Amino acid sequence: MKFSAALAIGAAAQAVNAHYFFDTNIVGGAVQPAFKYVRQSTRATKYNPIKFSSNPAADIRDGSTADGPDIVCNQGAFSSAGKTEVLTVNAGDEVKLQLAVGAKFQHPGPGLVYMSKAPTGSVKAYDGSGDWFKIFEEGVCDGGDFTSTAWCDYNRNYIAAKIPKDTPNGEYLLRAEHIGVHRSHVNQPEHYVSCMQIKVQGGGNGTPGPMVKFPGAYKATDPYANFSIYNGRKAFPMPGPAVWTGGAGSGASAPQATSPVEQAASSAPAAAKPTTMSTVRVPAAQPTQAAPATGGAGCAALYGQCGGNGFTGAKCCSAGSCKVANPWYSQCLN
Ligand SMILES: [Cu+2]
Repeated sequence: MKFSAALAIGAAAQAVNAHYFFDTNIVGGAVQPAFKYVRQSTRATKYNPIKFSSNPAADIRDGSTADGPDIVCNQGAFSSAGKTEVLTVNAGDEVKLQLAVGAKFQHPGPGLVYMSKAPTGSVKAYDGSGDWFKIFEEGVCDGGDFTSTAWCDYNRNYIAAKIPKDTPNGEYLLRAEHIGVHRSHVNQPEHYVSCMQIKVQGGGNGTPGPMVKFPGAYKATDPYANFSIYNGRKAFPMPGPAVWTGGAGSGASAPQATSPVEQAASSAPAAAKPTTMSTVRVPAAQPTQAAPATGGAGCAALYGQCGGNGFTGAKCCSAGSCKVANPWYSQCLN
């Protein structure tokens, strides 16, 4: 019986309260029935994370690996595609996924949302093996504890993302993910993934990108999978591709910043408070900016731009050092 099963999961989740899974979404403030629009996984323990196959065998849960097919929408989730409904969403609107059984994100780490268009037109028939683009990411938001509360979604129970206005109409898988990075320093990030089935209407003619595949978008050798939250704050290298916000794709169409402050405000995700805009977020496309070089000839002058998505100039400073203001703008500052 469904209800008692949910209670059993709830009791177990309290015992392991740092682990979680998405089971529902919120429409106009109303929490939807569990697994109405979110595909249910078949894994033995619903809240278990997905780890790289290179982890110690004892670390792998339910046989799921981040370099295997379960990283798409979680283990066996395609088998529930037929009974999962398709939510109609207007382009420009926000989609909000919520964790099951009262859990909250209690691992430090980023929140990410991706989309992939159903090639045949029907998302119920789509296994997610096609092309994916990222529409949202959030990492570090404020000066709190870098091992916990500094992360934007820490202690929250949802992840929300706006469907870009330019998204072409059609049926899509929308993939929400939280990655616990508390053990990335020993190459053991924990991925928590679920997919929703949506139909975008009122969209545009944008060309989403850059495109990635799951598995494939993440590798055990990626900087995020080897990042340490311990021994001080540092810029976090976002997993996966740059965020697509509309237009021609690859983030190249993002407006050029006139001032980092202005740009930070205009590029802040709708769900985030402007004051929480991180100063240590690293553009996904240029993780090397985390440790920018200070150089001489050919490098940007003091207050000049030295990085950001779509920026093709020199990524070094002849004076000062390169500081990330937001994903689209880094500036040489003293
Ligand atoms: Cu964990």
